[in-house]
Amino acid sequence: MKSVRVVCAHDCPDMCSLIAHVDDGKLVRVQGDPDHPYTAGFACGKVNRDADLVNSPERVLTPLRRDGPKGSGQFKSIRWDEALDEVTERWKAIIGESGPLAVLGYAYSAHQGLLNRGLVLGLFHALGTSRLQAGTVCDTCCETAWDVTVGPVGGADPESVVHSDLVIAWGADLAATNVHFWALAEEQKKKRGMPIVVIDPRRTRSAKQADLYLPIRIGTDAALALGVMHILVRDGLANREYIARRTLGFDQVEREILPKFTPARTAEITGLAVADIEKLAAMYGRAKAALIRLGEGMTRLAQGGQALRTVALLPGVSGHYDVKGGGALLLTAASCDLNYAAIRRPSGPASTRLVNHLRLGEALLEMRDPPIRALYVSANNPSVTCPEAHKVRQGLAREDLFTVVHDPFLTDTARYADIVLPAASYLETDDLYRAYGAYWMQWGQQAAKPRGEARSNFDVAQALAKRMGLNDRVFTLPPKEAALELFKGATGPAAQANREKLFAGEPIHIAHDWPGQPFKTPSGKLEFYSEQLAKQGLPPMPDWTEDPIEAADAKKWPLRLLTAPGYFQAHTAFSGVSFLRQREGKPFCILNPADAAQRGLKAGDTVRLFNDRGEIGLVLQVNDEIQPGVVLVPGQRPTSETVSGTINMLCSDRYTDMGEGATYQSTWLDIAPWPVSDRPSQ
Ligand SMILES: Nc1nc2c(c(=O)[nH]1)N[C@H]1C(S)=C(S)[C@@H](COP(=O)(O)OP(=O)(O)OC[C@H]3O[C@@H](n4cnc5c(=O)[nH]c(N)nc54)[C@H](O)[C@@H]3O)O[C@H]1N2
Ligand SMILES: Nc1nc2c(c(=O)[nH]1)N[C@H]1C(S)=C(S)[C@@H](COP(=O)(O)OP(=O)(O)OC[C@H]3O[C@@H](n4cnc5c(=O)[nH]c(N)nc54)[C@H](O)[C@@H]3O)O[C@H]1N2
Ligand code: SF4
Ligand SMILES: [Mo]
Repeated sequence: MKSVRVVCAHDCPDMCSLIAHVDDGKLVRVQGDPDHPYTAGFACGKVNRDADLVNSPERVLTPLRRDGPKGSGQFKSIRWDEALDEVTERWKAIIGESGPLAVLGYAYSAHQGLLNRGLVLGLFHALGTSRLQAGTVCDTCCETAWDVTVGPVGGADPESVVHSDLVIAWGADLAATNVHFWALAEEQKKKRGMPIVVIDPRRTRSAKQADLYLPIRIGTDAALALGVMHILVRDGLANREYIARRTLGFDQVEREILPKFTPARTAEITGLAVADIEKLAAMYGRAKAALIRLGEGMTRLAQGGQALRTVALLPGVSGHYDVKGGGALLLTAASCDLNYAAIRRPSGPASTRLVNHLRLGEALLEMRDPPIRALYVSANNPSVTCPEAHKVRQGLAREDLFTVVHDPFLTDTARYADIVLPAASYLETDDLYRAYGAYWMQWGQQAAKPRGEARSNFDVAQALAKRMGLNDRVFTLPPKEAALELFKGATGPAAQANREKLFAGEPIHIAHDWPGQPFKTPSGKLEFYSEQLAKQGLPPMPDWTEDPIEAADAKKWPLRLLTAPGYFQAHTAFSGVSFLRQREGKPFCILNPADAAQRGLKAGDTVRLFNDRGEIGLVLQVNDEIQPGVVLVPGQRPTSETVSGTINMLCSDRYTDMGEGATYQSTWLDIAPWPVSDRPSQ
């Protein structure tokens, strides 16, 4: 048995260092690295099972060619050279007839390695195909909101929490999605009595441990943040010196916006008690180093950008952006300045037609001149995770669409493919990583032999590039040499990384030695007033107003959807592990007891969730984890697991106010009993 130090590649802010135990090339067990300060010797409950993921009997082991109707899941095994020849011959023919825009590479984040994630993008960039506007299903809204307010720069170091005297988890269930920060914060709470506040419409696992839990009404975070600012100003707790020195436009916000957000009106909008709002403001106002962990949860709705931006302005009022252990943390990656273009944009046109990640269905069904005729999906399962999932499936079912899916598993999306290629997992690949929620960089080497004939994203991108006649050097380099390209022209701590230590697998700390939070906005200050937003016709100052489309939907339907991460699943990436499927349980929804009683429903019932977009079936749980008027559906589960359908069949593909992101939670619906006789066959 051999131990190999590797890096977790799942889409997660923590980027753990892991120890893989391998016997004769076979992965036996994975555990957290005890010698990595942030990982601190433990992996999460999902990754503790990654040996089951890698060795799952459900993995695809050879390339497959479709041998039945699209969606049927009928395939025949073929050889790699046959598969690659067929793919590239079809692409060449389609490009010859319709031009490169008829091809779309749809690759995302399930492998966080800079090579395995980046080179697939590099392939399609170099081919000049239609280009994916990636990440709108996830973080483009929060990222845009942060960028216009703070600038494209990383936030607070999560490890600075040892200096914090208050942590606020605002729209983030840290016990699910950021377990290493959560563990550090809890340790500070135990050691020093540092209080933790949780602001979330769901009484999450994190909320249950909090000193103060605020069950906020969905989509009202901007109002709460403005209500807190109102009290800080009222009580003389605003840091005037900091505001004058480091921020722009606060005086106008103070004059025109804050007077509207009295505690009483804030309570009315947010559904919170005045006493709780006062308590939050007092805790925040008196703290010396309050750290706000901004979650993406508050941005997955129509006015999500406004919500995140407003909360990110709070440390500008307290001045905590200048204090170690204070400020705000959304993401850190923007401060790791590597030469990403070397991998992601080796050649190809500077701009081309864009396809929004969350509107795949519409793109496949409606795009013309030319229509999308070839689709390559990698590390992404859009028929489950993309809103308007019905449209995605209708698009994928098009007989004249040539679809290739590269995945370790035969996903719901792969079932529609003409060619399925077996993907190697991260434990079977070499790659360079940098965290997006901490300041660490690390090389992760291949620990296990790829199962069957599985090949990595990097390897397949190179093989396809070669057959397509692309000559860029990066398509010929071995992984380590390709990784070195990332350092050419790099700046900051990442550029300084000692290559010998790096490639020996040592974690490299890449935190900047900051005198305080830098601002990379046009003014160089924290922007309460944003000219960039004004130019886009958006409110230049933080504010909260009711969204008119949401208000109309709320009149038509009685329940609002709340989406939240699964504790034992992350989207569909672990659905090949039967143990974790069982831990997560039969795909379910949760109703407040009052809403369940009103509909004559009880826990364990199979229920129908429906709206104008369709209907799906889930198993009902009833408890007060959520407020009346809301239905919680954790995660997105494959149709094979659910009673019928998947939650994104009910979700709209409307864009958020900033970053053209997904608005899963701007979804209204109703729930009713679902007798077996009424259910469609799957
Ligand atoms: N309703 C609703 N929908 C949501 C969300 C929500 O909150 N609510 N959240 C959204 C968010 S935040 C995100 S990020 C998206 C995620 O959506 P997706 O990106 O579709 O994520 P996964 O379902 O995890 O699918 C990843 C796929 O990659 C495969 N994979 C894993 N490793 C590799 C690899 O190394 N190579 C290749 N080729 N494949 C690999 C996995 O088997 C899996 O099939 O979902 C979004 N969808
Ligand atoms: N276990 C697990 N871990 C994961 C994932 C997973 O699916 N499962 N997904 C990974 C990915 S791809 C991502 S992008 C990150 C995302 O991780 P986070 O940034 O934590 O974001 P979300 O998971 O979308 O939502 C977090 C919380 O926001 C709450 N919320 C929803 N609406 C509102 C609102 O209007 N206001 C407030 N204050 N709170 C609200 C939800 O109830 C939920 O508890 O997590 C990553 N880690
Ligand atoms: S916490 Fe995140 S980075 Fe760490 S092992 Fe789990 S998924 Fe991977
Ligand atoms: Mo995400």
